[in-house]
Amino acid sequence: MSTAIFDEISLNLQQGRAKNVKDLVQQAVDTGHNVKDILEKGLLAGMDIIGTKFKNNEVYVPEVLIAARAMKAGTDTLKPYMASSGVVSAGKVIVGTVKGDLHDIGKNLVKMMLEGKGLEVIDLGVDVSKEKFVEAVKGNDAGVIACSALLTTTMSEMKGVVEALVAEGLRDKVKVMVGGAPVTETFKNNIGADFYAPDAASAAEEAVKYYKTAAV
Ligand code: B1M
Repeated sequence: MSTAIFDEISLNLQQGRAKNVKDLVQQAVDTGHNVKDILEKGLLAGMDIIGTKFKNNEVYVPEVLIAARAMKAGTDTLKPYMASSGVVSAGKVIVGTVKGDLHDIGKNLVKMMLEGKGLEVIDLGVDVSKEKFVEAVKGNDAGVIACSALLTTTMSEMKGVVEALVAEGLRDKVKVMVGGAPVTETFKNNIGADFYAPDAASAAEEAVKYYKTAAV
């Protein structure tokens, strides 16, 4: 069976051609290609390339957003076939922009990159209180919380999230990743978070790396 369709899916995804990706994914399913292969060799491969290019400043936010839209079209098409074919999520991540902060473009990129790596994302949106993060941890079996902050006045909310998890006895259950323009590795260490990522692609890589080691 020809595997050229995977390259076509990857290429169209990188070009942000959502309709083509949707049609190609359906065509691949209809011609008997393995669902896991369509996901990994087509969709995820394409998103991986975009992630790397974004990290290297070879493409910018608009390109990532349209590629992510194409990715979503592809995964939506594939979703009904996934459960029956045994494709499982690589892990679950809770994402949100912290309380008092309404900036969500970076957070949405993080979400897209995580999904692009095959992780399941629970998006709490913006202006998320520490209580909401804690509630989400209680209600889900997510192993990672990813907090975004764009304001120097809101980044301290991340410390509150870590403290709230400790107070609720949940700190061992979940890793906390922090990021956003004013956030640094030093800040991460100071507040007792687990991971810092300077950009969305690195955030997804950190989460994947964590889930890989946690599975060993
Ligand atoms: Co605002 N804003 N803004 N703003 N805004 C900034 C952040 C600011 C730097 C502008 C400036 O003054 N030069 C400044 C912050 C200053 C500071 O605190 N140091 C600022 C301010 C002051 C404000 C207001 C207070 C303005 C006012 O009302 N007086 C206000 C605050 C509102 C609030 O949140 N309560 C405000 C409002 C807004 C808008 C609503 C108008 C709009 C947001 C729209 C939206 O998000 N839907 C907005 C915007 C667009 C910006 C700028 C121009 C762009 C931010 C952005 O989306 N960048 C920004 C100036 C700038 O950055 N040039 C600015 C693109 C995005 C892809 O980058 O979010 O940094 P970023 O994400 C990056 C990384 O940081 C990282 O990955 C991404 C790249 O891959 N990342 C993570 C992000 N989250 C991560 C999480 C991770 C890992 C990586 O792991 C968990």
